[in-house]
Amino acid sequence: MQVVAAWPGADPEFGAVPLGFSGPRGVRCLLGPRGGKDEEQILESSGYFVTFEGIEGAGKSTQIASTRSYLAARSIEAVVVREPGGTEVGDRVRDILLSPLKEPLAPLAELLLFCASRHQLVTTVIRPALAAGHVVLCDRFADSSRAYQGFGRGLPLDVIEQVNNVATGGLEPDLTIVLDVPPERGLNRVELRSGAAPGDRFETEALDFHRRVREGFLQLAREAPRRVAVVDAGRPAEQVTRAVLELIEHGIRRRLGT
Ligand code: Z5A
Repeated sequence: MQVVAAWPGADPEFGAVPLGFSGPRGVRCLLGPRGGKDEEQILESSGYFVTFEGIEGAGKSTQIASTRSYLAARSIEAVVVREPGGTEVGDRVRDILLSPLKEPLAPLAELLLFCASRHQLVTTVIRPALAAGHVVLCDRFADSSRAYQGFGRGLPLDVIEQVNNVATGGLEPDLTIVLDVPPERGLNRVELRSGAAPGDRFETEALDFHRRVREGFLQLAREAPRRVAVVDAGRPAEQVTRAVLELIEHGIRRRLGT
């Protein structure tokens, strides 16, 4: 089966650049026509791994849902996961990490818990999905540990790098999209969504913490410009979606060298 999907760009509705995937093995992309020349290339058995990052309320879940629907409408079933969580073990670890605790959680213990959840997710879900050629959309990944435990909590970045590497076995996303909003705006969105419900362990952190985390994401993007793209997520959700879909298309093209 071959599916051709249109992406934002030139089509009156979305775009004239068709991008198609077919399974079951390998993300197969049919790209073209471009410059009058049709091109067909296959990403053999390596899938495509996209992570979404940003501060609380940046709109990650919203954009992942839109991306997933967009792909699904074109018969492309993306594998969608989130951190912490995404597995039975990870969901239990998530409870520990987000629920208010009577005793303070040491920053290194916090990092190790996030990485325990990450390792379980990478080995049981993400790597098998990529090996089967799927597109994987992941809500937070290793950059969240760099930004939150590094820039936010102050753990040394080289320690985070080592632990992250053990957890992921060196797996890096093909593309990381940082949805960027000022913390005041992100937290306000979360407040509007949750109403009077008490915030989790991160939501209740001081504004300054969230500012450091945001700066952390922006610095990571400056340090890895080929992998990490920053999108202004203060705009209406539909505009953000257009930018996100364009980045994914561009990322796949670059990977294919077209
Ligand atoms: N954490 C960590 O410290 N270290 C790590 O290694 C990892 C994570 C992996 C997980 O919390 C916490 O763990 C996280 C970092 C830490 N905490 N913080 N801060 P989580 O999974 O519960 O929360 P989250 O990841 O921050 O998700 P979130 O709060 O749901 O935010 P979001 O997914 O980015 O936003 P959203 O749900 O798509 O949107 C929030 C609201 O805004 C919602 O009502 C939307 O309808 C609305 N929205 C979305 N986009 C827009 C636009 N464009 N305009 C207006 N309104 C919008």
